Amino acid sequence: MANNYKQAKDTYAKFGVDTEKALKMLDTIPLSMHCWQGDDVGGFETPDAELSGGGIQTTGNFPGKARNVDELRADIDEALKYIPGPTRLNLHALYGEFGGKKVDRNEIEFKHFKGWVDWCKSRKMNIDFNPSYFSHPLANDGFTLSSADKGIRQFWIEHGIACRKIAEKMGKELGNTVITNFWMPDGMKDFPADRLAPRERMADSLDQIMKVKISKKYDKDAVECKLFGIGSESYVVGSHEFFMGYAVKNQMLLCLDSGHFHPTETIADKISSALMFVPEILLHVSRGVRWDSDHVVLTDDNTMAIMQEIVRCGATDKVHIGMDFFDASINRIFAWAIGMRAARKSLLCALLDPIAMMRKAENAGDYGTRLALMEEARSLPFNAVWQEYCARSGKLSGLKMLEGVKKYETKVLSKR
Ligand code: RNT
Ligand code: ZN
Repeated sequence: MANNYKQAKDTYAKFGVDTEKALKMLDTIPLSMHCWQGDDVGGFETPDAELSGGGIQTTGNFPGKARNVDELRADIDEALKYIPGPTRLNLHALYGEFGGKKVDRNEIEFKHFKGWVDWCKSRKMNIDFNPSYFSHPLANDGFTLSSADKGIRQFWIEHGIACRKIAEKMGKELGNTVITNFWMPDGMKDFPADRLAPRERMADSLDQIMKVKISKKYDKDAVECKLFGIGSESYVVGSHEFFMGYAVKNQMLLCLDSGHFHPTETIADKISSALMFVPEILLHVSRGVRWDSDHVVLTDDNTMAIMQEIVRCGATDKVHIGMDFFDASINRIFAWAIGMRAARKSLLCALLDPIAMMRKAENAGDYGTRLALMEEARSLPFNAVWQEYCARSGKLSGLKMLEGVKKYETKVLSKR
């Protein structure tokens, strides 16, 4: 046990915080690592697949993005060296192994993901899943499940059902519950004359997807809302009110993405409210910067506030934490490692907060003491506890990460 950890432990004890308890707790909370940071949301449907449409975009052209499943897995393995704590892998339907054949989205099956399941099993990782409602000719006009064209709607309904079935089988294979997240980019660039009809169609399509019986033991479904996207500035069918309503009505998971709201709006405050009316929540932790929703996560006020809310609501078992960012302008291993470490660091910080003392002050109406404690908490010797956590988990420190990722860049990424 490092000396500075011992000192930190004593300091935290004075604030009524047991660092050992916090470290133990931290190890029970998984973070879901999104596979799509590794190849700029391209996927493996064709050898040169690229993200298109969907109101999202990767910017940057840093060399060495993963071009196939082997490269993506090698990159994930490299990133995992620096990511302590239990980690799940979050896959998009685009990332199936299709063996060079054209398999359309409504035809995908478990067999296309068996390789991933085996790979994850050997790493003791669980999986989360996402149908992919973008980068496809039938999504080109900006509408999928809410399309006015019945044939297009049907195609995407079949995709949703196929994904739920795949997720259920993955869950069975892993003995775990896969969270399947539905995000549809459907929307309009300019003012719609009819905001209602697409929403009615979206709800109806989702009803058809969700009525297929799938064991909740192995798959739970989430719906993700968004305020606007690129090219859907005026109207997104799956708005917050839409999906909050849909999730409450159907008692399913609500997915809150931290980059999907107005820039001054944080999702932290939504957690306690949503949890009163939906059984569980999925988070897409991201960092919104002006109009972009997908910058690499940092240990900033926003991420901290999100983690604090999860902890303060006592909801670490009801809030599933996933990452959702994609930066193509920097080494992608760095992106993953920085973002995932920042999320876990923020979570640890939240677990180390002197909450009992803050609440005591609050209950006594002593808001001065409460504010003082919040400010003190920011400069408690948190880093010593984080270093201890990394060391115990056998993962490399930040300094080693700086060195290791650069080495990987020279040896592997720059040669692609
Ligand atoms: C897009 C959504 C969505 C995607 C991924 C690829 O704005 O956040 O979650 O980022 O599914
Ligand atoms: Zn998201």
